[in-house]
Amino acid sequence: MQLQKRLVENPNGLANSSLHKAVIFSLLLIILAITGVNGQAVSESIRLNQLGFYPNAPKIAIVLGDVSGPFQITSADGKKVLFSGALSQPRQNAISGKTARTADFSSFRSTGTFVVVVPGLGHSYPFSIRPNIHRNLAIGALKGFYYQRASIDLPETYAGQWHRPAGHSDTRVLIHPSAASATRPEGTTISSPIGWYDAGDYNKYIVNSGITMGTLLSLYEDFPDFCRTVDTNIPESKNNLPDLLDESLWNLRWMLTMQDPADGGVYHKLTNARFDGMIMPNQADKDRYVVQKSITAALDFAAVMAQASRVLRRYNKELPGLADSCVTAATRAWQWAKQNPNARYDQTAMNKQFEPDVVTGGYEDRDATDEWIWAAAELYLTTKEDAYYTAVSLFPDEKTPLPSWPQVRTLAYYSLARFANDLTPIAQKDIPQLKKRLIQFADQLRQDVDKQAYQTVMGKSASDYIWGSSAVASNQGIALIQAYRLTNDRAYLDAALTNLDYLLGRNATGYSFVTGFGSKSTMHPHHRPSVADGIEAPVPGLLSGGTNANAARQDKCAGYTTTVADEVYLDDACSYASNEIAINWNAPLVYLATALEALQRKANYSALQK
Ligand code: 9MR
Repeated sequence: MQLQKRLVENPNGLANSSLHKAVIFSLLLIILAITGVNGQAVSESIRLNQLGFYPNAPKIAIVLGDVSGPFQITSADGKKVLFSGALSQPRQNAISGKTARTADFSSFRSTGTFVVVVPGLGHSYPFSIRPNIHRNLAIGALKGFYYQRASIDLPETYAGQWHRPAGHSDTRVLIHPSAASATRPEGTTISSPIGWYDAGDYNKYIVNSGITMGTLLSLYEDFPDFCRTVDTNIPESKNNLPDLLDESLWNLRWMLTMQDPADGGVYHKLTNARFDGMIMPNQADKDRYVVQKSITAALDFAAVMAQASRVLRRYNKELPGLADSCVTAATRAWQWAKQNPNARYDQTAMNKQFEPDVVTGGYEDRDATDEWIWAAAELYLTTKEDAYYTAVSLFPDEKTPLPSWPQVRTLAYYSLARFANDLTPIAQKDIPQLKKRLIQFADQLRQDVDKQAYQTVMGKSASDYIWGSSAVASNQGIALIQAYRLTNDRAYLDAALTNLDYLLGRNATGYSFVTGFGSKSTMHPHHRPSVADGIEAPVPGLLSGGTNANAARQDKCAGYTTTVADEVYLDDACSYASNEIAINWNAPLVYLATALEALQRKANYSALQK
């Protein structure tokens, strides 16, 4: 019943024909699961991208354990052998010591649905080979943001079986004593509705909105034409804006309310004092607060508003005045930052001084050097005023850090590289160095991938397996795509693809970390609506934080079965350190899947066999 329900929903706005194909494909899966493929069972030892592959791109499965024989690609029912090949020599996984072999079937280019068979071992989950193989994922992951919307009903037409009433109107948000000012004394209220819930919790954090919005807006700036073709079936889908921008506006407009009109400062977050229980949004009734203004919130806000102004300028007819409001908000936040450079958010110190204690996500960051650089770059690009550019040192050290919520420097590099031909001389002179750094960074990422057990960029070092490691994989993918944009060298794109393969199942856990995508995907994310809605399937299109070497110590959830860094993952809602979802993880997934779809033709991935 549940399954039937799932099949008739159309939550991601898929075209009817692809929906029918998806239904037929799912039925096929059920039949296969019951009967097995030609007597063989699914083997968890065969790991691959559970969605599939572009016809003319690398295609790899990883086979674990002590097997040597040949492998085959067969029809989905296992009856027709269509390709056979030899497994590679064994490679030892440097993290776990386990043995892995590669089944490389890149030269098999037929379209259709298949399985990898390793005689004696079993067969893989079914996968497809076709152009646009990641299109539904790109759409679904963007749709994931719709499901995170605060303050609005999600009706069945758009949300399918995950429809729900509005929660958290946030029209009467208390000024926490840490945020009190002359014009907004403690205990008075402001209206700060809409926006996206941050993650599995229902709070709204400016810092994390920063990198999330920056990533989505950059996707639009990098691939505007393609983005205009993406339809996520949201209430705004029929208007003149691309759905990516409509969705982003939901959070942008919330962010604007987080700026104090009196001084331009930006509250660090809008939050409960304590996390809600595992309840639906409309059941939540705790007081909500805005807390103290912070330097990182102000600078991330400034960067986002400056970039949004640039992007929205061409939609001035549809959104009169918004581009102007955004750049004004950005400059005011920048001015505030200049006057308050030491306004670090320190939750422990805040709680010592003020009541009530606030114990929700901290997003604390001791070092705002990178936020200064990002804000300066975006303000410079939008206003063309050299003063922003010269206010910071673009290269404070030799590093090109992978973007993450506390480290946004490289977002500045991406934006400057994007507009390299449209800069004033002062910035122009840095472009060769900047491009060199981006390319060197990508070269480091793709170095020695062929020596890795899983043949992915992700996981070359055990230190990749942190809280939210799925975003490490996706952000590495973005860095590689940036290098592809600078060089047109397909090797960078192939490397980016290895990390999408990682996220969709070619990894040491065997899971696809995207809810609703893949035969064995995250089913029990730490996500309040998915836990509380009584629906078996989790809200779709959400990226689990994934493998986290320290998860057991961090969330103390019972049930972890391994301490091997690349395997520590628990598909259980109690595992907030390995199985939460978050907007700053979904955004780079949207970028990676969408960019690969946008580039597949140029990269010749979609070329069909003649
Ligand atoms: O993504 C954040 C991760 O880098 C931190 O290690 C972790 C602990 O501080 O917090 C993560 O962010 C969480 C936030 O604080 C609250 N909402 C859920 C976020 C994802 O787990």
